[in-house]
Amino acid sequence: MTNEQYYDFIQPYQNANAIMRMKLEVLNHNLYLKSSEPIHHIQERVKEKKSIEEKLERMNYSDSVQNAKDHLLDVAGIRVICYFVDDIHNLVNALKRHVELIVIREKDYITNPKPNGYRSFHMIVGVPVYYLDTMEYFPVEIQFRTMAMDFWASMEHRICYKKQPEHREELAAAFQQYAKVLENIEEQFEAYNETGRLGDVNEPEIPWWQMLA
Ligand code: 0O2
Repeated sequence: MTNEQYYDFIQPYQNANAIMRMKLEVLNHNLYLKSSEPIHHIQERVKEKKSIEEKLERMNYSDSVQNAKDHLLDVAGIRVICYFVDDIHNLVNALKRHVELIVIREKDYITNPKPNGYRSFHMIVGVPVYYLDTMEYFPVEIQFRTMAMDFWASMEHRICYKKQPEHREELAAAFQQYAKVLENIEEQFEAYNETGRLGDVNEPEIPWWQMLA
């Protein structure tokens, strides 16, 4: 794929991201009657040329534009960082009611976290992009996370994900534990949001200072 082909290829994915972002912003202002908004912030990106080429190679496809179009569903990506898990469910349900969107795939790593502790709700939606005489659906991968999930995933991505760090096993055990601690803190804030009181703070099984010793 030449640089020129790449820039032509990603254009409609950028458009799809912009359309999706706008829909999310509208929902953010209108989802609840009360003044609190469900979304803390939104990030978006299109996959870099090198990442597209590497992913196609891992899938045993040549790095043609056609293969990228046919086989990659995460060229356009949006990350939605919410305050509470309930906000994620409410936003997902609201998006499912958008008649012009097609839900292509869902992965609920909140109900079923990955063994390493990763939590997030992934959804791939087909977004219609209209041009002068044509309309075409382009996939956008939306990752919904709370702030706690995003903190964990960002650090894990930096330190462990697809990497071979030193002391891998200790790090993996520590990350599993951190995921539980963060989920626990998240539940405290959920309890406060619902009842005006913090819930019971559960002590983590292994204190973090012992894990680092
Ligand atoms: P990057 O570097 O973030 O772009 P597929 O997307 O279908 O090819 P898969 O594994 O079925 O692959 O998709 P899945 O499980 O929905 O995960 C897609 C993305 O979620 C990843 O993109 C990561 O961004 C994120 N993710 C999934 N698992 C983990 C994890 O264990 N830790 C962290 N930090 N992030 C995770 P990429 O393209 O793999 O990576």
